[in-house]
Amino acid sequence: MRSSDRSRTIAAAGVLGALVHGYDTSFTSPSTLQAHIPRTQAQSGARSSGLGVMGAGAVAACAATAAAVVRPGRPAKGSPGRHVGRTAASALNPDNFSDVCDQTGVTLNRYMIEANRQGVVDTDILSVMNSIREATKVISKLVNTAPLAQAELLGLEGAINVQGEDQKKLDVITNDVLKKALRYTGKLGTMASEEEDMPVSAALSLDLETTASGTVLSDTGKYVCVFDPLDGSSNVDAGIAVGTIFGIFKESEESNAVCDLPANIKDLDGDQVSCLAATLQPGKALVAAGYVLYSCSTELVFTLGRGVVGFTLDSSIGEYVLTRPSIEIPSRGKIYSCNEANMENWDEPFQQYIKDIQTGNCETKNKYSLRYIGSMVGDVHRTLLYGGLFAYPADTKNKDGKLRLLYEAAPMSFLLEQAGGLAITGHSRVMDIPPVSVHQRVPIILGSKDDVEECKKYYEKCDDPKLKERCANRLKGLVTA
Ligand code: FDP
Repeated sequence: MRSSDRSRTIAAAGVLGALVHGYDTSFTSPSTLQAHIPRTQAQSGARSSGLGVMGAGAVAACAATAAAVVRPGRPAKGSPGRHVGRTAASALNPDNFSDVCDQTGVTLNRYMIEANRQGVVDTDILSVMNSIREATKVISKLVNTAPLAQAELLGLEGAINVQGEDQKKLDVITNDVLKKALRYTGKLGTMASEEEDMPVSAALSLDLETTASGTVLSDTGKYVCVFDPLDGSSNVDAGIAVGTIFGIFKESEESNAVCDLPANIKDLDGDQVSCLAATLQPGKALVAAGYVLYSCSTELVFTLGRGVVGFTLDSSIGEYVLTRPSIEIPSRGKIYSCNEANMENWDEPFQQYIKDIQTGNCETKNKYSLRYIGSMVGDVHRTLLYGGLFAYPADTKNKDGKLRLLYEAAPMSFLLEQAGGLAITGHSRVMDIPPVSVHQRVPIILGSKDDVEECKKYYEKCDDPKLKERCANRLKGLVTA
């Protein structure tokens, strides 16, 4: 674990992963893109200690709601997101859970306890997921009731966030809700959020060292949580779908590694350097990732590195209930999703690809339809369930696209790969990119495997050396964004 006097410096970004985390930062050929399956405790044969067959919370939840609801059914055959026969690293099979409450079905709490029993996650991840569960229930309520709340809640707070964007009150509030919930786990070493300029130690803040009840927060966290508390927030005033995105990394055990500190962060103190080093990990180091979509219903979709599962918030009992036991993205879709207003500025291969799927001059000969909410979580959720492609590519103005690598692109890429899809920047796999800064942007094209592979062929055919160089440099961590 970190300590404030630990003298750790950070490598020039390209070798940061190798030095601090021991990753292979070499270029991954687009033709060898594969779903990344991180090494979980299950895979290493380890098993965490702890909880009984059915946690007290799950029993209590069942008893408390015995008269309440119908047990949610499974998705029908052929319905969107239906599991279609994953074998390796698939999600837990709820049919094997004993004593599932007929009234509630499998709650998130129950699911995580089973994941812990089966050695898929340790009790620390369990605590972190509990916090995400509780915080996102609150955020769901805040988003849903925002129009009813005080008028000023909807307006601009007046502050500008670290991205230079107007920061809305809901951004601030939801960031606070998530941050506090995560801090109180005592299981996190570091957190990084879209709304904070630097990652923070989960136990650093003085006012949080001691809780109201006098419990001192543990500083033994071994995980790092990155999150965007309210993605798509420019939509929120219009009542359009928004979401929370999160990713969980494990702090490296070799975190005492000494690296070179880039000039622009020389002023950081020891803790800030430690937090930064712990946070700047490529997507392939994620151990869990997911999102919550606040829309007609509140949907929590996540991966623990073993397939993708979906839960729906049942507000009548205040619980997330398993509704999609195993989500696999269709290998082809008929929908593309991107901000077409930027078309004339896009990289040439992406422009050509979109023109071809618009006109049916593509492998399937289908004319694809455009759907774009402009809210990443909503657009990715639809893409995951119906197939097709979501993209925020590079353009002449934004050479690295718009979306953030650490807390938008990497978690979504992990999720998509775990669902059988792919996520690329053009030439390379998003998950392979070593971040050089917390708020680094990256172009992203994600979705159905066959669609993304078809799009990638346009990049492979294109011999624009500058475009190739940009992709290769990102993999080497030579980006300054
Ligand atoms: P927002 O600015 O509203 O927070 O993360 C940024 C994001 O939303 C994504 O959710 C969304 O996909 C994208 O920006 C939309 O950008 P454009 O308005 O440029 O299409």
